[in-house]
Amino acid sequence: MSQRTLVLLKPDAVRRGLIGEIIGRIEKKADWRISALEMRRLDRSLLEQHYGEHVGKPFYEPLVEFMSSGPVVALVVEGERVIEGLRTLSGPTDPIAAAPGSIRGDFGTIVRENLIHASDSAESAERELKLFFPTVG
Ligand code: IDP
Ligand code: MG
Repeated sequence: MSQRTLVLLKPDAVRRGLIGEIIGRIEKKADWRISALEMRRLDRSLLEQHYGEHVGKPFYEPLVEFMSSGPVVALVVEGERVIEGLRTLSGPTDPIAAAPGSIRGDFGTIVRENLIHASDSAESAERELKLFFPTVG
């Protein structure tokens, strides 16, 4: 089942020089492909839409501060079961709980600065792709 998902390399990944490392892992998965890619800064209103489910939670404000603290790299990745696959490649939200071999498990220590976002379901992917890449398909 070919799918599309939204990936964000968060500001910590960009600051730490991990763009190539992380994109390399995505590219090496057989038959997945990157169909759009852009480096950009995210403003508060886009982040509020993107993280709508978290508005009002204690970690929301610091999350928005962090996500707008520097550029991110936004990608559309296409391929077989890519939504689930990118979540597996990323690892769980808490990098200390994430297994070595996953992006968060290999490079992260704190929950907020966990390097990567990947859409969590087909519904989220559709909504997030429209938000970040309104002109792509
Ligand atoms: P996800 O990115 O694994 O889907 P979500 O629960 O959707 O995780 O949370 C969105 C983002 O908010 C996380 O990736 C992380 O950066 C941040 N976050 C989530 N929970 C916490 C927390 O308890 N403390 C600090 N930051 C958090
Ligand atoms: Mg999420």
